Amino acid sequence: MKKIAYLALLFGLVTATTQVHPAPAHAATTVSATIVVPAGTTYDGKGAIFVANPSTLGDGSQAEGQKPLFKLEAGATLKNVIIGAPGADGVHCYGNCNITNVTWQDVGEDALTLKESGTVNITGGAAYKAYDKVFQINAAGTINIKNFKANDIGKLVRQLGGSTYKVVMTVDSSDISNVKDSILRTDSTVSTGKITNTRYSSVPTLFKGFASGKTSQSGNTAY
Ligand code: DGU
Ligand code: CA
Ligand code: CA
Repeated sequence: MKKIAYLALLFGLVTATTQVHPAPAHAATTVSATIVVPAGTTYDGKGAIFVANPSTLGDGSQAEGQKPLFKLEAGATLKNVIIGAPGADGVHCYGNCNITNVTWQDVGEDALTLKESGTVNITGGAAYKAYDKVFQINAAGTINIKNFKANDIGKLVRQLGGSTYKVVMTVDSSDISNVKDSILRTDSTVSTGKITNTRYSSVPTLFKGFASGKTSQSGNTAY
């Protein structure tokens, strides 16, 4: 192709591309009052970014007492949500909850808390930059984490310090890297931890605080 024709074509393509694909806005929705997801219902964020209003929910620091962006009542589902900074106290689950394709770009005080007994199913999604904990378990129950990615965190799951109830923790087919403390941590002698088919890098220990025989692992790869 002649140079002049080539340049004209290139210019045309660049111009067309610019016109056809304007820069996406990526505007975040500021949450000033906790969004309640009623029992048994689904909230689909459709990929939007949500950030906390620091003056009403919290600034995402390590200060306790911050409020969540989302409160899930029993049996609720949260999906296709990106939580940006500040992340305040993330998501609270009151009983069973399903968390599907939710990404925390910069975890606040923590990412999610189980507040009342139930099963938390985390499927897909990711969590980044958690100074301390990602998933905080403040009631007896189960947390199943699958196809999840976490990088630059303190702990992935922490059962409330000093609590003695039973928590079942599983991590499967995930990628966990740059961990300061451990992936799963408890102080309870009856809680269990299982990590399978997971890649991990720069993790001091997979499990911390579990009683003998309460942990299991298989199919994992250190990288
Ligand atoms: O040592 O401060 O459980 O964020 C105890 C911790 C604990 C908090 C709290 C929370 O009370 O991390 O849900
Ligand atoms: Ca905390
Ligand atoms: Ca918290």
